[in-house]
Amino acid sequence: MQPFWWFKKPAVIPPVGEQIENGGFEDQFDYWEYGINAYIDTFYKRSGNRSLGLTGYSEPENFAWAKQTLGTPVPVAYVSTFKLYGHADWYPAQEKKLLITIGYTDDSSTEVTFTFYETYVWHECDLKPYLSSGKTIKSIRIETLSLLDISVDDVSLIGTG
Ligand SMILES: [Ca+2]
Repeated sequence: MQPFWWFKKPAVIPPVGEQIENGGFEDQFDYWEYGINAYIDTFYKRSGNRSLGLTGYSEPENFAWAKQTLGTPVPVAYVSTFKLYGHADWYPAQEKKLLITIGYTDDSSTEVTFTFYETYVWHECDLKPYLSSGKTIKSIRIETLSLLDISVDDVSLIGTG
């Protein structure tokens, strides 16, 4: 038997301020899970002294990734800002692609791919337009689909409060 309050919907507490921990990677991999070929980049950084480096490889099983599960899931309706910045090295005739997977509490997800045509600049990748309304965000996963290294910095999810 579940207690009587089992069927009550928990009240949503509007998130206030930044919901991503260590989004600038200044504390290295704190709060992030990561796979093979992910590293902390101290050469290219948009802010501070560090960024996330994702080594490019040709084999999908070697594609580098990092993932953060939010301490408290954030309903899409309460998202003010959700973005990150990506940076790619110069190399001719190679696509530089970043795959972002936004995970929701119902285990569905939204995938967004960003292609960087300009190199040596930080591209703003705005995730907010791609969010599924009515869902609640629980995680973000960042993966390179590139043969080349991509750096990521300043991952930010700000609640409306
Ligand atoms: Ca940084």
